[in-house]
Amino acid sequence: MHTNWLAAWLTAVALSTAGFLGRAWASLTYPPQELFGVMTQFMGVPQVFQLVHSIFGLGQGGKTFAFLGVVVLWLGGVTALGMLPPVAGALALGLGLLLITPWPVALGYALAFLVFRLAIQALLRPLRFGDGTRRQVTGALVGGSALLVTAGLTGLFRTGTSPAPATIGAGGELPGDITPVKDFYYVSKNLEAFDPVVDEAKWRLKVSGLVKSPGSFSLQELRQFEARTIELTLSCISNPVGGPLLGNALWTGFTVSDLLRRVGVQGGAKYIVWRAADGYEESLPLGEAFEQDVMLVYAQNGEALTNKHGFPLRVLIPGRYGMKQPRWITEIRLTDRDVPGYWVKRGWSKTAHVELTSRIDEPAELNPSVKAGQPGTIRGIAFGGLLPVTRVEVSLDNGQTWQAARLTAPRSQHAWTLWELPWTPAPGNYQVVARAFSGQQVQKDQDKDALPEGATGWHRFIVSAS
Ligand SMILES: Nc1nc2c(c(=O)[nH]1)N[C@H]1C(S)=C(S)[C@@H](COP(=O)(O)O)O[C@H]1N2
Ligand SMILES: [Mo]
Repeated sequence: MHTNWLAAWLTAVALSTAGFLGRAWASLTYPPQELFGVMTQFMGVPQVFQLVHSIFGLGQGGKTFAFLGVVVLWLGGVTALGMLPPVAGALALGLGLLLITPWPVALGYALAFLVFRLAIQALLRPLRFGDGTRRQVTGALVGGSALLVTAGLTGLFRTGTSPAPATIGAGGELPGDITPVKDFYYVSKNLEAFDPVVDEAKWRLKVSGLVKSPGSFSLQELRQFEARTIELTLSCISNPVGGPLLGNALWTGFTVSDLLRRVGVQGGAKYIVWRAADGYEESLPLGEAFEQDVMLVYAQNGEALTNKHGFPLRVLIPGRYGMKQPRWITEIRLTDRDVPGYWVKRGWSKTAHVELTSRIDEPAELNPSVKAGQPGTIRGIAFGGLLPVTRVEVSLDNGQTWQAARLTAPRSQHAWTLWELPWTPAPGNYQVVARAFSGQQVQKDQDKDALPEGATGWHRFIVSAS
């Protein structure tokens, strides 16, 4: 019985390790990663999304949850199957995997499971020492393999959960005009360790479907298109009002319309579909892809894109949340039928238009105390995607009275607006609120969750002056 348990656990470790190497070296489908995709499906369910984000925080936090789920389901599941007679266990594993992987993968894993299971059993059988020695050997095997798994997992875990992006609003640095790349927020459907790493020498952008001259372009060739640089604020749709998941950068590349004119659009083409190296897909009605400033970019703040932010090429669509804008793109396809995007399939907005929002950065929400009687400043950002921010108002009494903040020099059409208001507080507590305007339109004061259309509401918190 004891040996059975040990053999099952070692089989799970061996299978995971072999699978991981197969993924790294031969890009084979890795079931835990597929399981991860299934887990994130559930994140589209509002209750699950709320719960997970209240426990694990923003951005990659939800992925931590999915990741832990995978560890438990996969390692636990394979170990449990290892307790069955070997052939029954292999059969059950193969059938189970058919739910999440193509049949050759399921078959391969079932066979590998069987081989590992039998081999490990055979290897363990001669371990018939005295009880004491045996316990030591068992302990060493369990401990050693657990260590291996933990080391591998913490490696993924560490890189997979990036630190909170630049503790803006947490008493850290204030946002400036341009967010440095190292502070730019990061959100990915993948654990960071599973983000694609593209080899520029082999990479080409394939253009296919309903185009007159399908083909592919190297990065060098794409750089021949007229280069443009735009300043644009990117925000994640899961960012709550006042949250840190947005940044402002200078992006350099070329327009999608230049590329489409080069390849020629066939009659009947209605959608443009982008596909990325991590399997991420998104789409746009073709007409919208021709709009000004819909771009493919290869540089951020004047430097080649970092791997994290989409090297070698990413999509940029003004006025939309980040989920509409794939990184690491490898293929553009014109189609007559729409293909729902990765997060759209999981319950998020199809159009993902940015909501009008504003955030107070100073005083910081996490340290909301100021010196009474001293001249200070309340400042922050406002952003509305395609809606230009024309006015920002601040209230010190929970919205009863408002004062107009000063907008700093107007920035690019697609960039956030910085605002500030001088303030010399008398001692006391203040319910500070900010709201942005775009012409007649005012930021909604209705608290709406990020899922599915992006958060709305006013950023507010109590500041104490003493
Ligand atoms: N290929 C690919 N592109 C992607 C994603 C992804 O997981 N894979 N995530 C999207 C989401 S949800 C956001 S918010 C932005 C984040 O971009 P950033 O990490 O560079 O800020 O990338 C988008 N593009
Ligand atoms: Mo996002």
